[in-house]
Amino acid sequence: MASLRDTLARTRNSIFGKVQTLLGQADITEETWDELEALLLQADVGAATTTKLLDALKKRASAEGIVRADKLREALKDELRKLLLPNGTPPPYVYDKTRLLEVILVVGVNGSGKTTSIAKLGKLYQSKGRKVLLAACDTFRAAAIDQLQIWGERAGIPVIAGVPNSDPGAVAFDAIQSAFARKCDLLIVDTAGRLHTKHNLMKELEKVRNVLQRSVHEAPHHTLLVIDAANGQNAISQAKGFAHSVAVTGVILTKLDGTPKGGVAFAITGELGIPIRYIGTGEKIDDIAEFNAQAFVESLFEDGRS
Ligand SMILES: Nc1nc2c(ncn2[C@@H]2O[C@H](COP(=O)(O)OP(=O)(O)OP(=O)(O)O)[C@@H](O)[C@H]2O)c(=O)[nH]1
Ligand SMILES: [Mg+2]
Repeated sequence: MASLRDTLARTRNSIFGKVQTLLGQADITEETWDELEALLLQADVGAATTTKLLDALKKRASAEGIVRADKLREALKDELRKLLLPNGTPPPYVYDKTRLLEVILVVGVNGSGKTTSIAKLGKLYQSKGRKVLLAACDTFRAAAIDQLQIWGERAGIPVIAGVPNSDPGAVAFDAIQSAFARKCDLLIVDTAGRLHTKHNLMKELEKVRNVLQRSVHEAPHHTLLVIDAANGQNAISQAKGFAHSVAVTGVILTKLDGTPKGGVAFAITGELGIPIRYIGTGEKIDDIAEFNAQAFVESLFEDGRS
């Protein structure tokens, strides 16, 4: 698996490297603030979150008597880190062991990387000793079912699927019965990213969610929204739509390896208040990592070019 530093190379080299240079060995001037604002906007941090960050930094600069740009850089890193942890602490990755079956519902627009991320997550948890089952509830496209089955075969994880265009709720129901029968302790549910209309899509997702809710206590225990980092600011409006219909508990931010728009991570947590839980770092099955706010920020600012 690529290192976080390598994964974020494009984001770091395109813009955050300039932030690093801007906040170097000099005194802070009006221009420093203006340029910092421009760079954060270019980095896809988003207007609302950039304003929030600058306000916090200006307050800190006056309260703490910060006059040197390099001190401001440390304060910026600190504020960025805080922004990535909406509730002040990293979300727990340990699951409640008293639960017989934990259910993760995965949602997101088409092409964002849901199916790939599910295979990666399945493998990750399997390697941690969990007994995993995958459910192909994207019944809208035949290819989507095949795709999950192929990933499942490669990873040695069983996949429950229906015929194309069957009711995704029925597939979810079958998957739960099967998970209990096979004594699986983790079920990860794939869903469609596109239907005829957005309204239909949200209705279908709600249906799948209701089936899970009725069949397993407190399920789905996690609803992960997959966001393609390359979509930049567009991703935020998409995310708002999903967050409104299915209670999203975390984000999987994919394709960070191929984009300079990694700053969107700050917009996601800043505007939606939803924690990022995993990042996608490539196309292979091991290319996923648990999100670590501190390491993420450090990797954006590390010295040197790659
Ligand atoms: N470079 C890179 N590519 C990724 C990553 N995650 C997914 N992809 C690629 O993105 C493309 C779409 O991924 P899928 O998993 O099929 O996306 P999906 O959300 O299931 O798409 P639909 O089923 O059409 O809704 C594939 O070519 C993946 O290989 C990642 O983290 N990095
Ligand atoms: Mg898919």
